[in-house]
Amino acid sequence: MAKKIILDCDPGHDDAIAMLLAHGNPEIELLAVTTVVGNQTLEKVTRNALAVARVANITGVPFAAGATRPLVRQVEVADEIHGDSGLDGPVLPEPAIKIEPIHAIDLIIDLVMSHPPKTITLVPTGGLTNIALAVRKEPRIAERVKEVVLMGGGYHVGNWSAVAEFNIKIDPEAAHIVFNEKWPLTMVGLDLTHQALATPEVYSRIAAVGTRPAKFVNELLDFFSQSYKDRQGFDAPPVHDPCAVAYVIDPNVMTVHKVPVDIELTGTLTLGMTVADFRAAPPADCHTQVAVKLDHQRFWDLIVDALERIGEVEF
Ligand SMILES: [Ca+2]
Repeated sequence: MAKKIILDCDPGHDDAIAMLLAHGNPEIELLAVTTVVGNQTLEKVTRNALAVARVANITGVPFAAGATRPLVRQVEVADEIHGDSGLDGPVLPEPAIKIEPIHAIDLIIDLVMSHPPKTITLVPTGGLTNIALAVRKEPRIAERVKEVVLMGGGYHVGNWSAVAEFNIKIDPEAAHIVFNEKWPLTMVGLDLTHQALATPEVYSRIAAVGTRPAKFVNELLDFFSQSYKDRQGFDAPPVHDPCAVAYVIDPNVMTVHKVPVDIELTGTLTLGMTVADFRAAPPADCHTQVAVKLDHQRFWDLIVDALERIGEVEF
């Protein structure tokens, strides 16, 4: 039976690839795509999500827009990584679908409460504002979702500060809420996603698919690789967000380690750090785990397979 997910994202080059993976993989049933301020303004990332839906020919899936700003902090976008549009590089097609007239947090709540317990996985690949608001508005979703598998954080390195990752750093209060709910939570952080490098070999495999959606992915990677080379010194860009989707598809694509994780809210140098306590065996009620080691080959096999299944799309 397909695994039902809600993808809460801020496209975003790697969010776009996460959408394509979720749509193209037969193990996943994409129940909804919700958007949140992050890599760019809510307006821009929502427009990008709809454009990616056109690229992948995603129809019959509701898209809803969520939070326009973090819970406490001012909006902080990642234009130096994702450009002014949030998805610079390829020419974006005009969307063929419209946003639903419902707030993302209400769509998340409605879906989780109307499906059987423990059947929906939340996959946040942006700041955690929407998920935090949803669980505060309807606390029962905490025991009703199957699990939360998020891209964010890192237990030994940051990218938006020395120790904090962008998705957590832009809304640490929201992250604090989400990490402290008792749902099973898997943190697919930088420790893992910095292994998901789009190497020249990966680029060639995607090019060999030969379709417009595959070409679109490589145009995304062209821009993304330049950003990561210029800003963070990577030879090949880390493609973060689809790692979270890949874990839902096949937990064997990575190894994970059960460990308590909490969010730093008061540090002057460490705000938004995902603090993982490795000092002892995790307590019996530990509900968090962190991703450690990626099977690079298997991960990119999933991406290429999804593109092959999506096939040719005119846009
Ligand atoms: Ca993202």
